[in-house]
Amino acid sequence: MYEQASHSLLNEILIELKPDIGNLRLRHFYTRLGANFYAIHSLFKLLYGDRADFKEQMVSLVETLATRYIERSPALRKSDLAREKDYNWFLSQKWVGMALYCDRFADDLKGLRANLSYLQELGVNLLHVMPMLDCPPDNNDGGYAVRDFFRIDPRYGTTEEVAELAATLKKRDMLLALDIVVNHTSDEHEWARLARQGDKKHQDYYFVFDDREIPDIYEETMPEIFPATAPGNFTWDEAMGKWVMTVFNTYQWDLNYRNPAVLIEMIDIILFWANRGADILRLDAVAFLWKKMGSVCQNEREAHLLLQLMKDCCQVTAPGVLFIAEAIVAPSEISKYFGEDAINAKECEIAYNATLMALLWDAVATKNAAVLSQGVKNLPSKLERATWLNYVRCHDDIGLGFDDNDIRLAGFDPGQHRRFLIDYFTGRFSGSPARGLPFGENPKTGDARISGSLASLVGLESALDNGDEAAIDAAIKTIALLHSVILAFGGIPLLYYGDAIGTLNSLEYLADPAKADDNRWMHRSTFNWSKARMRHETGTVEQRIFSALKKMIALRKEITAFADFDNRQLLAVDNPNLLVFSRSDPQNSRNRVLVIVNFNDAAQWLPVAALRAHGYFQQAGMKDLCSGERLEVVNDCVVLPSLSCYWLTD
Ligand code: OTU
Repeated sequence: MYEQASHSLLNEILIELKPDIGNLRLRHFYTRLGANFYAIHSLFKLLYGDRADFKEQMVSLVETLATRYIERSPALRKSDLAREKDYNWFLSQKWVGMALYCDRFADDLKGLRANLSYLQELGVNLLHVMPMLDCPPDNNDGGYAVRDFFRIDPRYGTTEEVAELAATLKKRDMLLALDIVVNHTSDEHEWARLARQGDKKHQDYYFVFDDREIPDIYEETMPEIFPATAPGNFTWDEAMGKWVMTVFNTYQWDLNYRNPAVLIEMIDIILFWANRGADILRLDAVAFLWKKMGSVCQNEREAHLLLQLMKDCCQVTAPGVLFIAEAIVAPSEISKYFGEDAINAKECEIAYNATLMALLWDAVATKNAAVLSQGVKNLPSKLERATWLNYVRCHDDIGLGFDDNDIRLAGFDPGQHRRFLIDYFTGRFSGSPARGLPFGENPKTGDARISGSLASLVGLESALDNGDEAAIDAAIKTIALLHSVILAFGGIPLLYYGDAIGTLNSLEYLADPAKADDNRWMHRSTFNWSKARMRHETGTVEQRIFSALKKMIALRKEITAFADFDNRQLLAVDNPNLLVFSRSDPQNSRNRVLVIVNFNDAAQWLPVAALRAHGYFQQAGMKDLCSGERLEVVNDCVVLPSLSCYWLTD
């Protein structure tokens, strides 16, 4: 938008730019800056308008954008232009992701490059490498306590090797997603070090206080994120002689975005990694970006303004790069991280669908889809040009973050139901085959989340221990059906690295004192390559899981109705054990797929009358794309075997 006040400011800024920037001909940069400047200026003014150095800070921001644009390679600039043209590229069904730890999967970046064929064999073409930046050896929260944002941990390799990885992936038509830990730094970061030495400028990068007065006010309304291991939200720093805000672990210092210098530094970091070839950046813990006394300090309006600014700035310098919002918050809040606009994502193009993930686990424990269907029905709609990241398992704990009201509507008491789910997955519920552990148990609130690998949570570990073939079969089927939902749902499916070979819980972390009190490490084990090789031996657990997922992934890529264009319809059926939804190709509505998933361990009858009303089962049966077999109608019903999933076409 053209608006005179911001435009004349832009003209002034352009004159003030360092001569080596001002003299360059940066056609695409200037057209994009012109297009976004009104928004950037308005947002920056809303956040920092009352500061005396406002204009200076604006100049510094534009300089950062220009400097990183000048640095951006011709190949990446070309890819930006191509993506501008093909702007819906990421909504295609052809993308299938996997998240993995570089070191745990393949030792280092060289190893990772050498093992890309494993991902390709499975059909994965989007690689999310968990954080690899320089961190302290012990207090690092699995890479989420960054000491130097511009340096790869030497154990993994070098920054150049990341760029090489990106280039290799590009040749294979694969995407690279990297983490940017925007909310906090390690207490060993240079900024924290300077703050400790008494440097006021850098103390202002964080929230530091001389006494408990302000921290106590904050504490009245701030929940605890790691209540068991890092209670409270402030830590006393002996060297500095001050309290510092640490929402996560005591060694993770929260950044103070009330200071524009912090935002500009972070935008510079974002663009640095965009320039190393990342296609997608996962912005960690975005819900926490803005702290305000008297609030829960999550999902604040200013956190959204900051994300809009980050997006607007990234669009000027590296418009082909997408953001993933990692906001594990209430269903109604998550979709706001797309940005509240009519069509385009104003903040992040992609958001973790934590609601669907948690609902899927509800269906596993209850063996029915009542809460799941209710939750899916009430899933807030997303923008046209934005998409979900659908996942079953990730490196974190599972929080049961769906809506109490959906639990009620499904006929359960929310408190009791959540208690049941925690008991079920931690094996306290008698008869449960799950082998999880409670994470972040909070005796004050009774809350807990769940740790454990996918395979162990669905009962594969206990089934193998008991040599119970039927239970092994049920666990494998459960793994397949959970993936069938994330592959068919609409959005980008993100697998977790050990899941395709049925990786069980690992207790190796207990031997490491730096990890022992954080049981999320039980599902972050070293990838077992000899176990992985079993995927080629017919009849093994690994082969049964791997081949089922591989087949569904290959199919997904061919099914145009699985692209994400708001083309999913949840269908009400007369059997609460089943999740039923349809997907249709917006280009050709006759091209559609009916997805039916039976979460129960007994076969289920589904009367087809309701589905006929939607045009399905007009003939005798429908064809299952996964097995190639027909699902026949008998007495106006179809029978779905226990724990089965179907992708049906006419
Ligand atoms: C994220 O997690 C990371 O995924 C975790 O591995 C880190 O420990 C954490 O940030 C700190 O960097 O902030 O918005 O339920 O879901 O900690 C959500 C706990 C986060 C996680 C939460 C999450």
